[in-house]
Amino acid sequence: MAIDFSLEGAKWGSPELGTAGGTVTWAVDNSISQAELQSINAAFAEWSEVANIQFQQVASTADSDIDFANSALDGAGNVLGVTGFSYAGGQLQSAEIQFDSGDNLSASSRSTRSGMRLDWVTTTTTTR
Ligand SMILES: [Ca+2]
Ligand SMILES: [Ca+2]
Repeated sequence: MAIDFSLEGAKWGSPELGTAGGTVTWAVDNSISQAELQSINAAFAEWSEVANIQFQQVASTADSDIDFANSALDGAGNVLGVTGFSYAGGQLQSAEIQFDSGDNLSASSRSTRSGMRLDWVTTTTTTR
């Protein structure tokens, strides 16, 4: 599956390429399930393994750099999620990721869904 994305100039931490991303906080709202939380955790762990950046979960999206939620987007199929971000001076300030709550897949395909989400989260957050 091809995922369209574009590279932006901004990054976490210092805006200079090749420098540490620092500690980035994230939080989920109450629409995120435990299974989804595990996928998000796994994605951040994988990202930290290969990049000089740390992620810390915090209790509230009011205090987080990256926010996750499930939202009604376009129903089953097509759009799986959307993301937005803000930055200033080449430094990312915040990001939000919304998964489409209309994409309810069967339990047998849950691992595929999680894998897809993992890739999607990694891709979108890495490229922002
Ligand atoms: Ca936030
Ligand atoms: Ca959808």
